[in-house]
Amino acid sequence: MLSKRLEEALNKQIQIEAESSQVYLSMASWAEVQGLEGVAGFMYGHSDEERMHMLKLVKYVNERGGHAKITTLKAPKIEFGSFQKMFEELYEHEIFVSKSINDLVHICLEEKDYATHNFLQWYVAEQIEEEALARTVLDKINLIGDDKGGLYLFDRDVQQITVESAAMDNPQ
Ligand code: OFO
Repeated sequence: MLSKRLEEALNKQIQIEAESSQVYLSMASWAEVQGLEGVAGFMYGHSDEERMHMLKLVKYVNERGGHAKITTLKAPKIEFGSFQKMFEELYEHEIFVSKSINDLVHICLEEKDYATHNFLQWYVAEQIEEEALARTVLDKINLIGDDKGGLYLFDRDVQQITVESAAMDNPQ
């Protein structure tokens, strides 16, 4: 059985994952409208992953005798200015998510809930990969800057940038 404090903290994380999914969906839509199909595909995929992160938490909370609450979400931005700015936001957002996962892990230890601590290790590992991926993409887009040809090639290749290739670019 989850403690009330941990149940609330997990519910907050459910909301964060759902909002992340919305943020990336909005980025996908903006990129699609700008004509960058590859970037849009990358962001649609990322949005789906965040929904999966959210669902995994929903199931866990309910399984442990809590109640996963589905709430209203903060509306994401709909314009992102430039691709560079958009990928900066993606990276910063992932750092924010990592911090909230770490806080959650800390609460598990304080509540002595080792089952939830164990469950959350999947998220801890996932965040290392997501940060590495976001950093790799941001580094590439920073190199390209405003170069249209570079952006065209980036758009063509971005979906091939996987968690595995990012890990090779950013050895720990
Ligand atoms: Fe990209 O963050 Fe979920 O966990």
